[in-house]
Amino acid sequence: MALYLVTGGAGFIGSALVRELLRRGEQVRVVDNFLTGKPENLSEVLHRIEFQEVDLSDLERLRPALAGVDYVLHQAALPSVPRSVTDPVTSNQMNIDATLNLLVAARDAGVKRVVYAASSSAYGDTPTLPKLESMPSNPISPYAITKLVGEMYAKVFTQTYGLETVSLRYFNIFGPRQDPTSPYSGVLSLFITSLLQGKQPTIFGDGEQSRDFTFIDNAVQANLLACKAPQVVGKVLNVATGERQTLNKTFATLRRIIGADVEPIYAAPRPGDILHSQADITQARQHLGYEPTVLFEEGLEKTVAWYRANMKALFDGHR
Ligand code: UD2
Repeated sequence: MALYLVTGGAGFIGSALVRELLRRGEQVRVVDNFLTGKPENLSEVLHRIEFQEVDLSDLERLRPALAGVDYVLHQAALPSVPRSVTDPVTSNQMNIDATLNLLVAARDAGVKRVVYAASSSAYGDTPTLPKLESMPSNPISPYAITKLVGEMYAKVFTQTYGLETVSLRYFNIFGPRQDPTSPYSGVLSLFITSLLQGKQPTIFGDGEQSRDFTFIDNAVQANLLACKAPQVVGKVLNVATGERQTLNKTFATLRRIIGADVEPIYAAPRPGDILHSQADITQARQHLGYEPTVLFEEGLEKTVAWYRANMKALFDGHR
């Protein structure tokens, strides 16, 4: 049994990792500052994990959380392109400064490996699809810069200090527990919960932009493989499905699944937004043995079912 530290373990992706690690009989420690994470995401499993409310900006308080840790799954971050456009300084602190502290603490504690949650936003708006890890990065938002710098720090810590790191470039992860209550929430959580409430969601731009929407189970699988795969140290790997969907088509699919008769409201495109995003997942297949198990439409169905069952709890106290 190994000890895993999940940073941001009260968040959408972090808490999914926690549940899967426990299912596999591993020991789990979580740090979270509850800035975007929610205690409810861990309430069922709180008695089976060690939890520390720590902000990664405080290196000295963070250090004890690394004691005895074998693997770190570093999910803590302030997501959202538009949030970073509004407040780049906070995104920089929560993503770059926090990642640097985490790497220093992991290095000093002698952890075996750090798996870093990187972002497809690093590719920017370059026209070539699908995106290969060997393509140049070209961030077009402060958020994208912060996530890319985290990757670069991870790689440098491997080269300079011998700390094993792997960066997983997530492509628009979605699924149960993604928080739909903020204007900065992921688009699918906003579309689904609006449709379930009979409200009109907003589409920024003409809706023909596309994303490689990736169901959460696939990201969980990639993280757990990345902890132990022998040939991935210092690498950056795409985690995605290898397909892409436009927002217009996605909206139509959701309307059908939910049975809602609602039209979207079209608004001006968002600054910092990428037009098209789709991954080549050959590297993850080869080096991790990764294979997406839940594809887009099945993922949407599972996600809709979860929001249907949890709408009341999610929106009590909001809106
Ligand atoms: C970026 C990254 C993603 C992850 C995420 C974290 C890319 C391609 N993806 O996601 O991997 O790191 O950041 O935040 O860079 N939209 C609407 N209506 C809404 C909300 C969003 O139309 O109410 C549009 C938005 O303009 C964009 C698309 O939906 O074109 C996806 O937006 P998002 O915020 O869910 O994710 P995105 O692509 O910025």
